[in-house]
Amino acid sequence: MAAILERDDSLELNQWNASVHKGIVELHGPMPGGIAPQHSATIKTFGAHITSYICRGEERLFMSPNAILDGTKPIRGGVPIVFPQFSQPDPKMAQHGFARTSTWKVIDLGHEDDVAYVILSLTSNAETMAIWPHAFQLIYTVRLSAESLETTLEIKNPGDSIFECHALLHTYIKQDISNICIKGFKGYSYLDKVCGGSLGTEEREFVTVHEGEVDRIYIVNPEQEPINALSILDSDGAKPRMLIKMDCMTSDHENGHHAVPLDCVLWNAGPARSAAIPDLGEGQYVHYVCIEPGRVSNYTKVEAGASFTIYNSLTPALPTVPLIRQLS
Ligand code: TA6
Repeated sequence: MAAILERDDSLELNQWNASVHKGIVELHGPMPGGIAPQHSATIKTFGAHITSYICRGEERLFMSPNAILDGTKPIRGGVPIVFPQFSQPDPKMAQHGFARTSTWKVIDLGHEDDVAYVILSLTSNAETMAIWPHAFQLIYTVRLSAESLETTLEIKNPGDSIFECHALLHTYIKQDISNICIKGFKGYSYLDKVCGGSLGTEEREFVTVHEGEVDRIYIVNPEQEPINALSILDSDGAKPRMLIKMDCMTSDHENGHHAVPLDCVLWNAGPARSAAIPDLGEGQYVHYVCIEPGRVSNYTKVEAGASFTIYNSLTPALPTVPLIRQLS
């Protein structure tokens, strides 16, 4: 395992790089002459929480201006990791579990040609055992390139008995929700948490989230293709803003590796709930949509020695060049 270095002032400014200092991992692209990088990501070891993703100089993740960043509460915005429970089926455990409020270890970081990466890990310990009595290891890899931010969360069972869990990447994407729609949910069933968990089927090709609170778990029926790609588009459905890819693999001794479908949660607090969530705040709902791939509609059973892996990537669309500039 690579030794983890504190910030190194001799870093090559012309290459991709990764560093960690006082619990904050910085991934970034080249900074010729020391200028701010065009591409960067910031990950806190508290929660292995991605708090910023900048692509071509623009922030792509929403962070609440009221987010609490002192480690006393989950961070509102960025990419919280939900594990081992989604919502609060076990009322004795915190909503969305403890991964987002645990301090993770950086086990590797570095760069390849055009990528900066970090790998963090959270392993069961006396504190987690007191809340959830299972041996587990989570391995979270974050890879930044000029095109995208890729995340992979592996949930491993190193113990000698089965456990069952939820896991999800609760991604807050920065967008003006009055101007966007999401393509890729049509035909899938969903559990509507706003309507008491009722079951519906998405009829819309272009799903909007600006009409009020939206809190749905889209689920894949056995005869359907998994949800592997969604796009955020301008509200007329013409211009792409971001491509989101996702998939899930399980791995065990008996069956080897095989793909399993992910659920995808779509959440926007809407005006009333936004105002009622103190670390979000009145009016903040207009600045984000949460698109959250995970395994949450049912528990995933993980046998001793087995694992499953959730992959997610965010690829902001290239800006369309105005015609006048193309011609000049
Ligand atoms: O993922 C959607 C959701 O479960 C919503 O129901 C909403 O409560 C949101 O997550 C935020 O949860 P949090 O515990 O971070 O306040």
